[in-house]
Amino acid sequence: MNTNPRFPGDFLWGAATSAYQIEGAVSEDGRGPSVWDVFSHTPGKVRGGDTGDVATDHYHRLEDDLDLMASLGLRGYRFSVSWSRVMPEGTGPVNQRGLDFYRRLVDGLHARGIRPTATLFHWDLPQALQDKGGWENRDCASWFADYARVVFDALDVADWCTINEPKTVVEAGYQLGIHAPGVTDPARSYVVLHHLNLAHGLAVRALRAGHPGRRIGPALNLAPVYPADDSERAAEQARLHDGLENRLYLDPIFKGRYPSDVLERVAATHRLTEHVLDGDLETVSEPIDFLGVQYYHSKFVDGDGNRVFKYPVAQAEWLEIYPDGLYDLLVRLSRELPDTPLVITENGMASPDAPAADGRIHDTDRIDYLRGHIAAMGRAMAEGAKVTGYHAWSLLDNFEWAEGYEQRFGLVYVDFATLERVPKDSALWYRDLIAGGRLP
Ligand code: GBH
Repeated sequence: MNTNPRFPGDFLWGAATSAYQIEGAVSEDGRGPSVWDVFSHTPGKVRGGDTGDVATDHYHRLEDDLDLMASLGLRGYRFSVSWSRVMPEGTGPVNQRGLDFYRRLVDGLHARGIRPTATLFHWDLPQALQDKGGWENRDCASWFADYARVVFDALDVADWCTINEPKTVVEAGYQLGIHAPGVTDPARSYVVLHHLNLAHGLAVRALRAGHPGRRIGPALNLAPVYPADDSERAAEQARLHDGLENRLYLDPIFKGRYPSDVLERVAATHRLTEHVLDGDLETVSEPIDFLGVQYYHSKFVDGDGNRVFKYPVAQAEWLEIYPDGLYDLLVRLSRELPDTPLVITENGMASPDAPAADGRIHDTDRIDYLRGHIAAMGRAMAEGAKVTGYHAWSLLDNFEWAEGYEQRFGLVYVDFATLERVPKDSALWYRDLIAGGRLP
């Protein structure tokens, strides 16, 4: 048996980023404020008082960053569009200078033979829309569709992701309050989920109507859930938590319904179904072209439903390293959704990287992480999982939301004092993987 098979020649090897995490230039060229500008400038919300005001300064270093991507041999690049750069008020007038930035980015990618994947929403909602209720307001779904049409028309991009990680908006944004808009009220969180799902479905329809031949899909962070022990209670908790982690987000899109066990469990506080109107679920389950899978970790739960850590964690304390989870997830998805191509839209880990005496960044832990997960993906593919691409999170060290700049997820090191970029050893390893088509 060949234990290190070659990946298909047309496999899309890429890296991912998001607008607020890398761009900076938050007041330039007519950009309006987003919920993350407000949140990061609220004392106590982000570690060390960090903000995305400068981030990696990607907005001003676009050409250099494009050259950097080319030097790593990337075949794909997944980025997100800042809604408030394109429509400063969220609705109404379009800001051409904001769109021009993304036009330059897309042109620069095409010129280098790098295939763009654009995400419409990676959490940076225009503050003007938050002032009108944000995702709790049902109208937000149609505002999003209007914005999506503008971006679809402006950018020469074949592959689109709708909403990045609805689960994170629900949990971190509206339950834990650790992300913008900082709400800690579960009763408001699943209304938000339904409106995000509606927005997703309306954007899919908008793309079909205006741009046949292009592809679109969701980007869901999924986490296999395993019982932590052999007890029946742990097995039961694992089933329920699979609902909360995975089925709650997959089922509306792929089956046109919210999972009944999860609805029952959360009914007392969340009243999700009150907000589901006639026809909504047809919109939400509009057929898509691929499923974007974001995998960082799995979860083991005990008989009380508590998370138990069985494997080492990365610098981010939630990131328990378990590559077999990715294998299990891909095998399961390809069995349950046999006609849906899978694209890994994010996978990666954080490390407290720093340059060594030789000036290089010897992030062997990240190489091990990537090797383990890419091998797991390869095993799933060998068993028939239809995976067409893999995007490492992230191209650059960046603004890691509530963690500020401390947790580094990049293949490329960023010195946040000078903004200089240095490819880490993992970046060079990834370059060799892409060039050779198999694990180095
Ligand atoms: C992804 O989120 C994001 O798409 C990306 O922007 C981010 O930089 C990257 O991963 C790395 O984090 O409530 O204890 O789980 C991954 C899912 C959800 C993980 C929020 C961190 C907060 C801590 N994230 N979670 S916890």
